[in-house]
Amino acid sequence: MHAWPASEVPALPGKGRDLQIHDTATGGLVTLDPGPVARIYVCGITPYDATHIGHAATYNAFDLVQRVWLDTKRQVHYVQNVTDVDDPLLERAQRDGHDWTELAERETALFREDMTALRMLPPRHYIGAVEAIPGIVPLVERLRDAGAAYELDGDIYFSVESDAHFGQVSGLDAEAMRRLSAERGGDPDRPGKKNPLDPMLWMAARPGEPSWDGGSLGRGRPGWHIECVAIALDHLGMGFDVQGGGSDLAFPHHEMGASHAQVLTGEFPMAKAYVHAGMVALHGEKMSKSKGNLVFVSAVRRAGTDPAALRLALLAHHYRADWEWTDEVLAEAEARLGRWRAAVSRPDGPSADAVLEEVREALARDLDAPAALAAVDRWAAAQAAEGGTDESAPGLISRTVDALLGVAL
Ligand code: 5CA
Ligand code: ZN
Repeated sequence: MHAWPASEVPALPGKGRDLQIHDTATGGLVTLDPGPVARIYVCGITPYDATHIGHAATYNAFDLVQRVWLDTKRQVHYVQNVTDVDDPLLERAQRDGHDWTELAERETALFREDMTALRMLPPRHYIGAVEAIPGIVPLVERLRDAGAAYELDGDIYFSVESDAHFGQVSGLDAEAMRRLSAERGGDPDRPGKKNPLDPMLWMAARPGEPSWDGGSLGRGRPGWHIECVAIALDHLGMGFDVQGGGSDLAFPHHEMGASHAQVLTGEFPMAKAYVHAGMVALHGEKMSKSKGNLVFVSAVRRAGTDPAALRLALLAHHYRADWEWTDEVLAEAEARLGRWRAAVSRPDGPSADAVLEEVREALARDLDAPAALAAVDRWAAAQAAEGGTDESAPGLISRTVDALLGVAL
């Protein structure tokens, strides 16, 4: 699949700092040392509805990861998927009488537009589940042939007990795993499974549903976790730097994915850090397509909001926090954007060299975007109060905010 166009990232003087980031698996901060090419996999959307503020907040977090790495003069090898065939997509298409492929294409196109407007840097490889199927089938065959997967009425399940490291991503106990598995696409109550948590790798063709040739697996379609594993292993290999997504993906999705990959390769771990963004709520409940309590990025844009203000609204919250979307959040961001634009529109101002270092330092410390905004706020306040004589300052602030925060002033 094609991704979306990249906005230009202005060059900054000096060099950025190495990223320290919270890793769900160890429960603490890890300092990543990626080498010249940093590798990141971020789970993409299931395109049955438009991009909402919660999605945008999660992609904003990983866009910051990419920007911090680019500032250290590294290349970034960023891979993202599109879950363009899965139960919720098929159910929505069926409910609304749409063709499921058209629904997926339409919502993916809108996602690209939203990401472009928000200046999220695109992945290098943007891969749909459907196009990944030829690579998924041999992985499932290998797991089955190694005794790590088994058949149940034509469906193939992964045996979680085949991975000695199973449980190490989320660190949850069996009871919590079982509950989350039931909530998040698993089928712990299906009779005949070896372990209730075992996830499906390959679902045998169901009447009225799309299916593909699965070689020795028979016709069917892939399970959710193996989709991301196949794409990540194909484009990044094992031991990549960051596996990213919202906190609702830690279990089962990232736990199962890590286990699939670890059993397939015999290597551990799949990723050096499992990074999870907090959940954005609306009216006190997690924004979710299934609940329908959504604010769409495209609707906010259509209402005339500058995407830069929307981006500032996301940046005003630490990526690991759960937070609530309100009209005030957007109003505050619009006011901040106005103050910043006024401050950089003057021909000179207070020196900005320290601001660049403060922004770099804040982001390198577990992506502390609110602290980065505060550093720019202080400069804008000093500019408004007493101004300054440094003619390079307004330009340096604009470039800093653009390169490191993705905000065009
Ligand atoms: N296609 C799968 C991943 S392979 C999927 O989870 N798609 S999704 O469309 O449901 O979510 C896309 C991303 O947005 C995921 O990382 C998910 O964790 C994140 N996300 C979903 N809802 C919210 C929310 N309310 N707040 C923050 N992030 C969210
Ligand atoms: Zn995924």
